[in-house]
This record gives sequence, structure tokens and C-alpha cells, in this order.
Amino acid sequence: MERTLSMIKPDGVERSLAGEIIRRFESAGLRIVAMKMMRMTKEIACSFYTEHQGKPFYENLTDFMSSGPIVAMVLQGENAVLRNRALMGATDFREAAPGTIRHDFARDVTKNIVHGSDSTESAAREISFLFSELEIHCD
Ligand code: IDP
Ligand code: MG
Repeated sequence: MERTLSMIKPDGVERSLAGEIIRRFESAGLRIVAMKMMRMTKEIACSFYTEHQGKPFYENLTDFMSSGPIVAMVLQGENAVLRNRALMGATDFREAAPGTIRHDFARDVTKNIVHGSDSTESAAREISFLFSELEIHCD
């Protein structure tokens, strides 16, 4: 069964949107098989987002991601990567479809409430970056 990494970013936690976002995942049939609240250091955020190093938004993004606690989750289900991306909506909230998390809650391109892996390869890397096997509870 496919797995993907989801994070409720610091703005989502700060705005008390964790419950609403988790409800959307569960209602859509994605199973939560791992979950924890944690705060990334700047160094961890830089390493997590290493693919974006050198881009104009990299500094802002990694400052933001280390600015407060996040909720990290492993979601499991058929096509979990794509289904999570569909629930999230486009990176830029102005292009996100109505009913998606980013359309409904984000008002800033960087502070866009949620992260989701963009491929099964990224998912494998990101899940092992944040979780140990002992923290993942499969059926
Ligand atoms: P994704 O989160 O939808 O996969 P990515 O392109 O992987 O989008 O970018 C990672 C994160 O970097 C985005 O979620 C957003 O927080 C931030 N970001 C991406 N593009 C921009 C931009 O053009 N301006 C400001 N921030 C951006
Ligand atoms: Mg991405």
C-alpha cells in the first residue's frame, strides 16, 4: 500500500487547523499510520528542502518551517501521494481548486498550511527523514 509524508506547517498548527486537516485526510480514506508534533531546526528544514536550495524562496521557506511546531504524518492508501496532493491543492493558493486545503485556508504562497510528498520516491526519502520504522504502524 502506498505511503506519503504529510506535514501541517507552522501556520496550520498556529491557526488551529490541525483537526480540520486531519479530518479531511481521514474522510478521504487516507489512513494515518504515523503522527507526531515536532519543531524543525533551521538546519533540519534546510536539509529536508535541499532540492530547493538556491531558489529565491529557500531562505524564507526554511525560516518559516523552523519558526514553530509542525504535525508530521505518514498517510497510507491507494495512490496516497496523488490523493494527498489533490486534497492539498496547488502550491500557490490562488491557483488551488475550491474545496482544497490550500484554497480554503492559505493566503500566502510560502505559508501554505500543508506539505505533501510529490512522488513515491520523495515520499520514501521524506518518511525515513522524519520517522523511524518503529514509529510507523501498518495494518
Ligand atoms: P509543494 O509544497 O506544493 O510541493 P514546492 O514547489 O515543492 O511546492 O515548494 C515547496 C514550498 O516552498 C511550497 O509549499 C511553498 O511553501 C514554498 N514555495 C514554493 N514556490 C514558492 C514561490 O514561488 N514563492 C514563495 N514560496 C514558494
Ligand atoms: Mg514539493
